[in-house]
Amino acid sequence: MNLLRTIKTGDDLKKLSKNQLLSLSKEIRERIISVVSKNGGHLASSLGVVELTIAIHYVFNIPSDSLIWDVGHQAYTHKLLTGRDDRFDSLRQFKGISGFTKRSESQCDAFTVGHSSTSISAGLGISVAKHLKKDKSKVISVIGDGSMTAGLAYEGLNQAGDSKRDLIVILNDNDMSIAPNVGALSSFLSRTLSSNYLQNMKKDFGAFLKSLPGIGDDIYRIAKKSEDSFKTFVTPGMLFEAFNFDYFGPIDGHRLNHLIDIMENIKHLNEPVLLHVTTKKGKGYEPAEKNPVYFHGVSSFDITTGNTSISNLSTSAPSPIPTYTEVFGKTMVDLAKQDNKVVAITAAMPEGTGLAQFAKEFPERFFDVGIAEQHAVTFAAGMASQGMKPVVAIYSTFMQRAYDQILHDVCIDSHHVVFALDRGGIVGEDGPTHHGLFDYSFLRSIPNMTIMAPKDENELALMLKKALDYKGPIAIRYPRGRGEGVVNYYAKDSTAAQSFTDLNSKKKPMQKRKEIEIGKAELLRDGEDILILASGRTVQEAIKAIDIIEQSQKTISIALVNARFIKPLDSEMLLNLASRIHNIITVEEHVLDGGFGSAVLELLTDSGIFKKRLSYNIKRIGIKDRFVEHGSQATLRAEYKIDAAYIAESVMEMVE
Ligand SMILES: Cc1ncc(C[n+]2csc(CCOP(=O)(O)OP(=O)(O)O)c2C)c(N)n1
Repeated sequence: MNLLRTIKTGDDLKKLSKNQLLSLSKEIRERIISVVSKNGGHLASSLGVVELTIAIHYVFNIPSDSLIWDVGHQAYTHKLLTGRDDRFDSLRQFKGISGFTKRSESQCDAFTVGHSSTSISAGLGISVAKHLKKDKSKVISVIGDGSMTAGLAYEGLNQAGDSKRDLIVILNDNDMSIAPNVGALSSFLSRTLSSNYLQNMKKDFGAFLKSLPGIGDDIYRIAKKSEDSFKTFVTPGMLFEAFNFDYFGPIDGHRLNHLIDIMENIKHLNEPVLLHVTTKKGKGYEPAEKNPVYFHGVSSFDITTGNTSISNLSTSAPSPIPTYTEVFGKTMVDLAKQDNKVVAITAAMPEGTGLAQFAKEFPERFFDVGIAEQHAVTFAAGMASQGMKPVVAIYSTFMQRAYDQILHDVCIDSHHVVFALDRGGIVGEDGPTHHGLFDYSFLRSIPNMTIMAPKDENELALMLKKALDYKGPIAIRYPRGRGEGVVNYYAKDSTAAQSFTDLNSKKKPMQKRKEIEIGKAELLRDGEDILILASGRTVQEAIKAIDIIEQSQKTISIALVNARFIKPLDSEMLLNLASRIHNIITVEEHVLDGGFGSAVLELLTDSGIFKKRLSYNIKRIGIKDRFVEHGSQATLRAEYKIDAAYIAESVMEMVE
């Protein structure tokens, strides 16, 4: 029988026997594996919490009781149990079910998430509000051990323990962040402290006390009596008890009956409670258990082997064209060999940022600081103050967390910190919490900051080299996905390496690759009718747009500039071009507010150019003032009109 199909709410779940719950957990695992194998997604994290999620929905009344998932990437079982089984096949697809919890998707999703470590603060806020409204329902926040490496989690614990509000925090401890978890806390939580180790320690400690001459036996008896304080002294409970939380655990998060029993007990407590549950990432699917890092967030795969599926070959199979991330990682290794001052910092994403090889080759110069973007930046500023050359590699979206650290700790003193902002622009299936669409604007307003965006992977490598030779805060923002297939920095063939994509080689001679010069743009082709100013990978869209226009037999003379620098803009080149071409289109994969197009408008206005001639025709292409949902990068670029087709349409409209 398909039990899952019969479950639409927690009440349906409560009708099942304990044995049926076990069958249900099996069905859920099969369903998750089947859908993620096609759509991609956060598999290992979700498989690890199947029993935990069933137990929560069995014991509590969701949505009257509020359940807050941290990051929300592990909530697939929660989605299946709350009326979304029918639509689960559309997971992470355009207009389909989100890969994270989302309030607009279901009233059972108490909080919209994607970034980590928010669940305790949000849960406390919900709990305090319920208290003020005299609502007695419960609040349960589920947070992973990886997410506990962020300061935000402790800010929440600190206030929660002090306010003594009714809040259940479930710590889902699988010893893993995306990569193996790091830091002192991780060792502290390590399950060696539970089971055998703890029992042996108790025995040894008891024997030690007993052996004390004269008084040993008495002390032993007292210690035995206060078993509780003994336990908190040597278990992770110590940490949480210090925050005024009542600590329970660690308990096996795959023993469903046990989980249900303990939750039934703690649900009657009206104070801050921490339940420490140990789980296995990838549980129930061997390839994911063996390789939880790969299966943390995976693209489509073959269920039998766990290998990348045939249908996915075009996107993630080994390809001669590297991703921007790979080029960054390789260039880092190369440059670190030449300069022993180069150090690399990641916030829990050694693989995602392409730094895994660097970590292997330079373990002493590599720092995974945990999910702690704010700390990563200030830590880098400290190193830079001592003459090191830190490269902080953090996805654009997660760098949002560290705004004040960039401004206050790096930029005021103009420390030489290089920011490698991967996943700039539309990232695709992870959706609104993850698109890197705000970095130009949040960095551009900070004095002393320089911002670059490469048009291809070759330029990324050159920019990284330039950034390390520079003095001062400097950011390189590059997109998710494969490069453009240009000959890159590492090309053995130096003639090929000297050339770069020249879209109009028929009309203009091939240009030689030049070193990146700070604040200098690149004129890719000259023209008279329209000036396209493009930033980052939108240069490629503009190149394609020009192809489309040429194929349509329209004779429009187009000048195209690769801006390279968002800050400072190449005012000399831009003003020169703008003085003779009055139809201007700016293109960016970024929100329009405060972005590249805004910077160009500011430059033009401040230069007084509009006073000389009023009839300028300017269009800014970018994301209008809204959050972009999830879907493939190509779908979203077309939907939000930042692709070649729309640039071509805009050019034609403008000249007409
Ligand atoms: C602020 C922020 N930085 C980085 C990430 C990327 N990220 C997503 S999940 C994750 C690891 C979370 O580990 P844990 O909380 O232990 O959950 P698990 O996947 O192990 O269940 C990371 C680093 C994020 N979501 N938010």
